[in-house]
Amino acid sequence: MVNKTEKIWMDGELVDWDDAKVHVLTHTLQYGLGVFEGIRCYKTPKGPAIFRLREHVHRLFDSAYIFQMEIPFSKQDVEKAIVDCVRVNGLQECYIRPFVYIGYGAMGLYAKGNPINVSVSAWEWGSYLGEDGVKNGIRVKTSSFIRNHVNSNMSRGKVSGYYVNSQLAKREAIGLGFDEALLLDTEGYVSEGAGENIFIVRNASIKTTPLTSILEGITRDSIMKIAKDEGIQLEERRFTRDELYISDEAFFSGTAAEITPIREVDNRTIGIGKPGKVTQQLQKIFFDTVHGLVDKYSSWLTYI
Ligand code: PPE
Repeated sequence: MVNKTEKIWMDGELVDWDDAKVHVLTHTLQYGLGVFEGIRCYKTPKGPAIFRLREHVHRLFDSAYIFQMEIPFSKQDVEKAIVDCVRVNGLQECYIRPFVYIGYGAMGLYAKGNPINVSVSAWEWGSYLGEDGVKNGIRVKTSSFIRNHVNSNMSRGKVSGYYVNSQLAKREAIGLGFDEALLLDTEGYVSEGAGENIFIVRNASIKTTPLTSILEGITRDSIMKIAKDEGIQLEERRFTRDELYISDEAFFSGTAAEITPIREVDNRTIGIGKPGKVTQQLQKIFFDTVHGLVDKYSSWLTYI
């Protein structure tokens, strides 16, 4: 069960958690066109801080723009709603879910006149792929489901309906005894996890999937900046599943997943079967950063 808090922000008002309801004919609920974000807030020595708030809100508006949904609030309004939501619920560390959806009105695919509604919820959410996963790595299965073609779903948008594909992949992987699914793109190259971007390390240099079939992850971007500052070679270049099999290290990145090492793919051990040196180095800097311990990246934090 989700960890209930007191209030949820809905269209400009803070309502009680139990009253944050919609009609069953809410358009997005029926047809899946809604856009959302996942953001984390962490405890720091100076109180709770939201990680890369501006970038997440920017991506939310980009997602809405791609799908011609006009958000009836400004970016500043939404940023404020997010900060307020964390503050009124007295949360120290939490996951935040801004959601833009097509509301109740007409049914049928073309419902241009329906309202565009916005909500912001926040709750305590631990490690997405388990604490043990973050520490020791997870076991991954290449999915029989492929990531959507770039002309069937546009991956710059973070859209509710896209996650049907992710859920199919995830259910299959877990059903087969793995922790997470890896999806390939329509050409057979590695794309991303069900809810994460992927990185591999070979000979101390890093590769991550280019921005074609994947979500432009904000954690991915943070890792790329950190790697550059650390002088670690990194390229955005597509790679195949066998290159992943023979990599020295691999890891997933995402707001929910943070940095989760991959210790096995399709029953093949990755490297030494434990989080490798580069992964651990990046994990340490990333976790120190989100907890407000790295001055260099302090501009990524918004204090509550
Ligand atoms: N790819 C996908 C498909 C994805 O869903 C996410 C985030 C990412 C990459 C990483 O993006 P970023 O969070 O900006 O680094 N997935 C969100 C939803 C997870 C869920 O189960 O819900 C998240 O991590 O919040």
